Amino acid sequence: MTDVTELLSHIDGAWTGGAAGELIDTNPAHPDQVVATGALADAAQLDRAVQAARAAARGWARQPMHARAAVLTRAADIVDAAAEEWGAELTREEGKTLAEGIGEVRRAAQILRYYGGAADREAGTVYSSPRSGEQILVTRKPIGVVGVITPFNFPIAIPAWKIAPALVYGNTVVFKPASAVPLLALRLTQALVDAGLPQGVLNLVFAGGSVGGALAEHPGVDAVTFTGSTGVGRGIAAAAAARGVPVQAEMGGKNAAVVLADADLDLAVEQVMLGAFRSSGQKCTATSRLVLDDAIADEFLAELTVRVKGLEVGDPMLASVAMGPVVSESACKYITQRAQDAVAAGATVVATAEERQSGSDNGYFVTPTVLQLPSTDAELWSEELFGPVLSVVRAQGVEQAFAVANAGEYGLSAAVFTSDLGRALAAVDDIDVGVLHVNSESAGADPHVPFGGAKRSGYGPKEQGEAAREFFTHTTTVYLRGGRA
Ligand code: UN1
Repeated sequence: MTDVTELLSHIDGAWTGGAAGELIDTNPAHPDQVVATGALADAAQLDRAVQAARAAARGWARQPMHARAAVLTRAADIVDAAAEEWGAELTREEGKTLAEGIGEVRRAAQILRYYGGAADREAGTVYSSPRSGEQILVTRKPIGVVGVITPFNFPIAIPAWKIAPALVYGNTVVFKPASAVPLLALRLTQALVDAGLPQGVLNLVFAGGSVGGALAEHPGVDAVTFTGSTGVGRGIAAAAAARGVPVQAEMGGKNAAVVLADADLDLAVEQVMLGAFRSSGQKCTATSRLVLDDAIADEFLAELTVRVKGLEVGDPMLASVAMGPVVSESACKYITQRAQDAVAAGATVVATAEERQSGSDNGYFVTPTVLQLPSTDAELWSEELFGPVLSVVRAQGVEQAFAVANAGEYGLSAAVFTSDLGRALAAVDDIDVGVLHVNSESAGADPHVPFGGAKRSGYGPKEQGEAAREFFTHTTTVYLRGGRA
């Protein structure tokens, strides 16, 4: 039997019980199993968290960047040391496989360590002046209090990749995680607090949707960073813009894998399987569209069908299981229903996994499914389901394949499979995405390079790497002279 951990918010340096309704964290593979319990914070507690972050802002910003970075590096060590234990907790509350859960915790440590090195990198720029005796410096300063709103699908990595740069560049934080995954949010906060963050610098608030929305509207919040659904993201972006504060919103994706006629098909099948079904397809970078050159489509689908049929679905704690549940009952019903609607509207079922639910019979399991659509006009070609459903459209030749991949309003990531360098370079020019993988799956993001979407997938500056600094700082242009004529 799993220990039940109490879910406490962290407000102004104190672990604090919530004053609103109950918060029950359950296991999507075994919905009757409780992973942790606690209570949601109310609006007054959110307000206290924002006030605490405001009060801590100046002191934190004035610490040398090396001191702030050192806290992140210590937190990285704490997270790494707990990777196996917290990875298992992640799997129990979110539902991705244990290997992915442990991998994600290690990834959070890697992100903390990357930003822990930020103080050793360049801190601004110097320009020549057209006037003698003068230099022009561009320095970076924190924005102030940052509201961090994170989704369920990466319960520790996405919070780390927002909170680590926010902190190292000198901001203070109010962090509202998705209610489905409070435990890993608590673990990250615990690591940072134990690593020595001063009181009020990071405030964790477990809150329902409405209190979370209030964070974006709160007059004490100077910037908002969000990852999640397109609908919620646009609302948050609008609320932040209405107050004139910067906002960064990472939203939907409908990411294509494009397999050209000259591709290594074994490699492409293997990578498409990973992109479409790891994390049960619940990544904004997951492969949910497959564009096949007609010349290889039959061969590719025959091999893909074999692999999909053999995919073991079940309790993600079991080593043999390749895919766990989706996050909730409503997600499970919605994804299944929309796949059925697509079939009713003319899609054909290419492949499904055999009905196996190893180790659990009542989890929120969605059968991995590959559907061939009549054309890019089918609703499913453009609708993000956030589940293990892969839609296929065939194309004649490279140009049409790229056009089919580009259809629609999203442009987060894509994968192109080809062994022809000229075609790979054409994909770089012609596929309209923020992240392009050539001969690897559409998901995956390193901490030191920019991450984010083109078109309607993202709003505001990119995340990660040097790009994160754009969002988490503002610049002061300093015209610097010596003071003597
Ligand atoms: C990845 O592809 O490994 O919410 C990261 C998401 C993205 C992160 C994807 N913001 O799925």
